[in-house]
Amino acid sequence: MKSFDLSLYLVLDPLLCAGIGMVETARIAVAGGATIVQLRDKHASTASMIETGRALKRALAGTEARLIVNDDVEAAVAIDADGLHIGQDDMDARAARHLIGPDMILGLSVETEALAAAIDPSVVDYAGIGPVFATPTKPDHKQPIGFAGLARMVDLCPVPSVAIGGLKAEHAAGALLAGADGIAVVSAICGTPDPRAAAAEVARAIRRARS
Ligand code: TZP
Ligand code: MG
Repeated sequence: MKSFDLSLYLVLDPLLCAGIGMVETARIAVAGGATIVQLRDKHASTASMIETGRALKRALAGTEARLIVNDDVEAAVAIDADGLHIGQDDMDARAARHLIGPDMILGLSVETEALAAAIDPSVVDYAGIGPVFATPTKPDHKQPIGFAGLARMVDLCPVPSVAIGGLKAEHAAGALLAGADGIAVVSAICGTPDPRAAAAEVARAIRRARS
């Protein structure tokens, strides 16, 4: 059985993390409570993704956190990451599954109810649902769905899900109430003055929402 905890899913951004870097951001965010780290760098070469991914893997060794690679199947396999995350503009999920094998975690972004309902749980392990709110972090994002849209999509989605898009600690309760298993954040952690404290604040809000 694949085990992973979607509670606090950190998506790295190379520009926002420029001050201390993605690896250090990930290390201290995990110390603060992040359960998953996604390496996302839309402009990096595969060689550079592999280099950063290997450094991330070393930094997260000995923690419970899982390392997921965005988009780049070749890098995910070379790094021996815990998982791969793809979007609707990337490779088809079935083709990705074929390349990564049965054991690697596969995540898929979905932006509509039809896409959420169409997920094949024998192929995809979790869904990223959003954007919940508009966010400058991803300027080309699709139409925001709000908590009501999130709830409808979670209902239709046959796999665990993580909500994304404009989410801060104060939104954890709303996202979990809508049925998401966790929240994915970029700017709530990356580039903040104290990423460990920022992660701890979101983790606390998640625990509070569950209690
Ligand atoms: N996918 C949908 S919204 C988004 C991604 C990668 C960016 C979320 O960034 P932030 O800073 O948490 O709003
Ligand atoms: Mg993608």
